[in-house]
Amino acid sequence: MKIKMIIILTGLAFLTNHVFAQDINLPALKLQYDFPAQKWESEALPIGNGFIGAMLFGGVPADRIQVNEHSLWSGGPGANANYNGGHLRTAKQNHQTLQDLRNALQDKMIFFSDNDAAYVDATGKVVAKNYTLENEQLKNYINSLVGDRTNFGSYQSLGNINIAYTSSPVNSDSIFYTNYLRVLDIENAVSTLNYTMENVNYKREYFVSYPDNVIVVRLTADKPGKISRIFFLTTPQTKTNISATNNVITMEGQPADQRADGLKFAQQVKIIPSGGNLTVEDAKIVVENADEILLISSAATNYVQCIDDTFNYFSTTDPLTVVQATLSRAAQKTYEQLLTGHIADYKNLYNRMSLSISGAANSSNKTTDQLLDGYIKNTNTSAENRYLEQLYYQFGRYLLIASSRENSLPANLQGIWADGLTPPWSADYHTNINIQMNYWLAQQTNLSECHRPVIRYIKSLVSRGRYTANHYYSKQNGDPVRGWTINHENNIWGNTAPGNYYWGFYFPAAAAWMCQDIWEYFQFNQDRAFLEEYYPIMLDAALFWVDNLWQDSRDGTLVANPSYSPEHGPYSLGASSDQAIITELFDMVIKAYEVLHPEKMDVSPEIEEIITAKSLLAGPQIGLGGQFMEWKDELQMDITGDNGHRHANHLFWLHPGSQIIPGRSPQEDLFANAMRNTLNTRGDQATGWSKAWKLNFWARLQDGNRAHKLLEELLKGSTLKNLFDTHPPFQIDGNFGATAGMTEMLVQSQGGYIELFPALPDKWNSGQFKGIKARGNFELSANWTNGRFNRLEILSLSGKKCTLKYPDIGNYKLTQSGGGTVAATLTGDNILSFETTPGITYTLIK
Ligand code: FUC
Repeated sequence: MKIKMIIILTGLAFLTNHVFAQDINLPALKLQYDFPAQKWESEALPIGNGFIGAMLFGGVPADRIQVNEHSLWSGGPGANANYNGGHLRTAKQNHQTLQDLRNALQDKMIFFSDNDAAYVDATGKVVAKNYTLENEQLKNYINSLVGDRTNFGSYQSLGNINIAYTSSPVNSDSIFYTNYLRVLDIENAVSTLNYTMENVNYKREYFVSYPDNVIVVRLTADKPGKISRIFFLTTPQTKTNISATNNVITMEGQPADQRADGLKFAQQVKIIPSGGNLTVEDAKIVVENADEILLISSAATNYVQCIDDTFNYFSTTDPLTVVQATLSRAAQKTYEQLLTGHIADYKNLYNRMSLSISGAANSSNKTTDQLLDGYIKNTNTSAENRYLEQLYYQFGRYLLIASSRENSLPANLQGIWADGLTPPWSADYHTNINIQMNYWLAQQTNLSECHRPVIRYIKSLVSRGRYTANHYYSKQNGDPVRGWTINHENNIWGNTAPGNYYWGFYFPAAAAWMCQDIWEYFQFNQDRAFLEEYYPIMLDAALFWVDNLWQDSRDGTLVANPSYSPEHGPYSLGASSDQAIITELFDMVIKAYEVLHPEKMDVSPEIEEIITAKSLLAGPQIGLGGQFMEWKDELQMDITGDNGHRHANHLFWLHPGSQIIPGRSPQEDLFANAMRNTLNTRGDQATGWSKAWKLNFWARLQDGNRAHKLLEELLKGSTLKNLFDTHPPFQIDGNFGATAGMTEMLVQSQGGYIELFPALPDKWNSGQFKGIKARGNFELSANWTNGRFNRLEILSLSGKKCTLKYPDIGNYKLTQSGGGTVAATLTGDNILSFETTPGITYTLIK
């Protein structure tokens, strides 16, 4: 593109020395209900600090606080000392089967292109067939490559803190309290419960503090001596010991399958009344006639995340010792001190980013379930709908802060919340979309610290992942592969082997995909030391693929073999999803190498190999039917959309990958069009996470109204009363993916430049945001009216060159904080670039 002109502008200090967007005036964001929760999944409210999670029911005569500890898992080496991450058979046997399978698949593909290739008939109609179903021989090979799920284990509930009236207030059928209100204030991460009974106003406050690692509950009343309660623990765990002494209840135990030296857990609950009488009855604590009661609880296990090849997952420190120390430190603080510490910590993360859509308001103070109901039935005002969208947006950030903090395990399929001993899919780490989606929002919405747990988790998989690479995979000529990989379902015990069922067990592209978190972390933070530390992990994931790729004899391109389009199949060569993920990984590693070796002209031999392999990879294709192809050959079910199958992983090239960006080149525009066709045949109806992904796809396809429609679909059909996303069942990825997608509607930066408002829907005609992060380590704040921004501030945090894309951007005035001139280059009508200095805010004004 031709450089049209160079503009030099003088900074106007008075316009730029304040950050207007910090003054965003938001309606209070809270979830609220006028009834106590009955259902864990859809009505209870989540609080957490990454280590401890709790679901609050808010019952009046009997309250239940269901508690999770992030590392409470069954299975693993605690269940079987020889646990090896799910690997079966010898490497030699697996390699032989793999080669047989690969050759059989190559034959299948040759047969298909010779006999069944799609064509346009004389009437102009596309005639396409499907790959024939796997024959018995193929099936046998596939079934002989599965892994072992024995002792995979499951994330489990620790139990419940119960708070009950010492005697039933009145007979349970009559309404004995009024003014009931249960609130989750997501601006402070504090939940409250208020009700009135016999002319006394009662209040309970609940939060989980990250700095003190405790659950805190305070019970108060507006008249003295009115609180009489009994406190006790219950648990679905079967190997436990619960006791009470003085004012502390203690639970120690192990998941049922653990050996004595396996996983152990401990929890304590300390009851601190003001006034009244405290007595211990068995394992219960009874408080009578108190003015106020403070409850503090902490929990821990002896789990240690293993990030080397010792595969030692247990600390020698007794978890009860840890809990006792935590509790005695916290108990020295007053409630106010605990609360102040908690809120300061939470707000330090939460307040970095805000979004305000003009007119959003909950003017008639509807409860959250009423708002959701009104959204579904179309009886809300538009102000209420925008309020709910804004609440739902920030709820995603709230959930990430509550379930993923420095040194915690990453957010699992349900974040950190799980009831009972057998949550859906073990509440594990699925890697063919789910855990990745959990972290899409982390960097963009300015929660970088919350991203760290998944990065550390990736590191924890590498040692066993090397074993997996060696045990199950080989070069085309049968030689061993380098590097590491993982498969579809992962736990906290280094399960990296393939799964144990035919469809979808096989997903070695998972490690490559997870490496995207490393590269994204770097791109958003520009932290070179971080990249140096993690680069070898990315490099080794790439070398695995350099070695594991197969040359398709039909056209000489390099393909994944076997390749199974996630959960859709069938087994073939070079399904588009695999090719996209491998391409993205190679691209990331080459770019990372360039960052780390800016001075070198020659690249290392390994990078040379990656560059060569990348150039030979089978790439994206458009079918005769106009669709973006899911498989290497054009299949009939690709053209029809296959009844709207929920997985559209082949659009990875567009999102979360960065290989196809509309508006960047004519070829990419063609691909983008084909993707629109694909999404249209797939339709908008799907499971929760699938809608959230489609929201991101449409945002990247720069169709704001369609992206907004997917947001509506999510809220209308895939959101529970407590705003949890439902697959069904409850699965948190949809919450996280939705917040990410809404951010993508406002700002995108995956293409080497920052694209402003690429997918603004008509319903978000005006508004403001503060603190959205863009790659290159820029922090953006803006306000807009009638679909165009009036003012944009860009804080440069690393001094990188800033390139902005926006229609007619040359019509805006560019200034910088502290005054002085900004030398900027305008390319065409819509691309503006300028060098930046760290710490300086650059402002564009209409
Ligand atoms: C993926 C999805 C399923 C489900 C599971 C937990 O495998 O395909 O729909 O969400 O994860």
